[in-house]
Amino acid sequence: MKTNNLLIYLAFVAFLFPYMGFAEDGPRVSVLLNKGWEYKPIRITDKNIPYTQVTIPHTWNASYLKGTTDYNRETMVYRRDLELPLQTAGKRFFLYFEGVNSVADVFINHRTVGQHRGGYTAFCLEITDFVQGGKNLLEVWASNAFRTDVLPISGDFNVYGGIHRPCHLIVTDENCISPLFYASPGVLIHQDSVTDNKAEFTVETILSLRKPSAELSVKTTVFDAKGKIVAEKSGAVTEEHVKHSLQIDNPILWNGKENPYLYSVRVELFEDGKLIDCVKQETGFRYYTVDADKGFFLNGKPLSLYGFCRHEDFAGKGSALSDTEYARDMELINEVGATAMRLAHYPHGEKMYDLCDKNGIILWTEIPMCGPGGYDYTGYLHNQGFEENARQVTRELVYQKYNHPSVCFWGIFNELLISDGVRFQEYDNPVAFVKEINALFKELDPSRLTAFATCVDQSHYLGCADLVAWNKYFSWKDSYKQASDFFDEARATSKGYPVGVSEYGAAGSVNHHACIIDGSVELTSRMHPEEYQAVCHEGYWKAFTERPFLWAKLIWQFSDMQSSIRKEGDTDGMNDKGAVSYDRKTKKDIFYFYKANWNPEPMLYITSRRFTQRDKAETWVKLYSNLKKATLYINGVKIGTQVNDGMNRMIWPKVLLNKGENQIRVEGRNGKNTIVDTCTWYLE
Ligand code: ADA
Repeated sequence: MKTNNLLIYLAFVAFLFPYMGFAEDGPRVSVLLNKGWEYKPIRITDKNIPYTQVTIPHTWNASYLKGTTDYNRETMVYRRDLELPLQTAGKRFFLYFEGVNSVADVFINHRTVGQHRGGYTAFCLEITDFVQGGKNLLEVWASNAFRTDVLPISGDFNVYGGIHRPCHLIVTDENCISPLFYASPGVLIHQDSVTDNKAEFTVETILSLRKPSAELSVKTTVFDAKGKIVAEKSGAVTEEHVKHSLQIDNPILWNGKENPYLYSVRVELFEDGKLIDCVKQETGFRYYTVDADKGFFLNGKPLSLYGFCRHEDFAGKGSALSDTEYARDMELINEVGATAMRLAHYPHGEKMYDLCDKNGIILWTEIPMCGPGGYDYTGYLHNQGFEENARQVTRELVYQKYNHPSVCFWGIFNELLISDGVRFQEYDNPVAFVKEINALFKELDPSRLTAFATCVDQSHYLGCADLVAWNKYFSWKDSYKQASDFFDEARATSKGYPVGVSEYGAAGSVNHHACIIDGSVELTSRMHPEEYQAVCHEGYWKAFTERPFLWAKLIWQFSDMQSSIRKEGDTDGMNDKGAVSYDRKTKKDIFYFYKANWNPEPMLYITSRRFTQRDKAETWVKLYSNLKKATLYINGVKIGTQVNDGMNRMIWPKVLLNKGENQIRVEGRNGKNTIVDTCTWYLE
């Protein structure tokens, strides 16, 4: 950079500095616009009513009135000042929104810049021709009102309204790596062929040229995790899509949790030899297959895929999550030892994909085409707006998440019901459209597999995706037998398509308890004992471990979450099938059941620990533990020793509690170390 250019550039960066959340090295400036926003409902026309100040990510629905089914689905005006340098000539300005739920209309200085439909994918708008040097007014009208041309049009979760993900101002030169191509990074890394010996890939860079006459060249450099250059290529620009074919011999593969190894790819754009733009992406090279008899294989080796379906929902925050909440979820996912996750029922925030790349979690990620409902009343076929929106979010999802090695499965739909001529009419039959969406996924990304999650007869959907998966809920009393029979039958009738489990689980309240042995508590929609949830999961898990053909086993769900349509368990408006509570502070018994089975770290945990007030002396004591055996003491008196039953449980089936306080203590040994857990129960 010449000295005076450098000075102008530094002055420009310094001017923007007060706003800056981050700036990449290189000439592109990216400014996080999280502060200085205010909002109010558009229906308030009185100018004297002030706006409320907010920091984004933000939703106005985070704590709606529990137990209601009419949470706000309306339009809010968000606005803030956008200060730019006085001299803007020669620069381009873009607004990059990671997610505005559900429809965003963007204005600069009261002029319409554009609209985006769909709250769970990013979008980018160029504002160069709308801004002036100095102060500008940025306004976003965000609406989460129901409409049939914006996905999702159905679903068991709340559609939180707002600028619920971060927003950035990107400043580039007149020629740049495009932030506009479906709001992707503008750099797509195609894994053409990956083996243990060689990774062959093409780095496609999409340019946006306002001065196409310039002498342009692109340089692609690939670094290993230590920063050593392992591949590079450069060449003159002859078209807006620049493709560089590269290879790495003996690559270190991205190998799930065992070794989530990442390379980084840097693309630089030069004009007359001067660096004018730069984008960096991380990626990992891997290959994988699914076998109808043996399940999932990563880099040629079998890998059992198990974990949770996760929604973006956190107590007090709704879907407007900060890095802290993402990090907390990943900590819990690592603690339990999951290998996979399904991001339900829409694309999640970018942070989650980054964390999964770094932690080696295999992802299923999907578009928000979900039932139940079969689109009755709203119509399905011939709804061009709906179909166009589905195609658009498919493109956005694929291009935005393309470089993440954790993403292995594109989910094409969740629980679309099928016309039966009675409840659902012929116009609700989604099969033809689902096939179209699958073909679109395959066209955009032939390297990955597609899957669907059905709750109705799979035969309708065979051939609609590479993989079949079932959302299946069985009774706690008999989940082992029911799951065994059901999935054997599903496999026998799947015509060779691999079958997996996209959802299974049971309700479980940490405030509801029942002693399983006496069976005296009736399970009702309002009574969800934590113990029943646990027994239900144990049955499922036993059935699944005996069926290695299941290509995925995904629990519904990671945490409790809001769903305004529910009135059940101990809280209205809540789906309590989570393994952890809505605020992530309580890990339910099932969390420890899976931890004992998935995480080899020695552990021991007394279940029913929250069942503190007892009215019957006879009870069972059940541990989840991956130790060989453990000894139980009550009020210091040794009761006996039990051995691991093969499912990482130890059960004392008939134990008598004392009147008053009972100190429950269990001890197990791991080599020289003693592991202890305690809790206290009271008998009336
Ligand atoms: C369905 C659905 C989920 C959730 C779940 C449940 O399978 O896909 O979104 O509603 O059931 O909790 O019952």
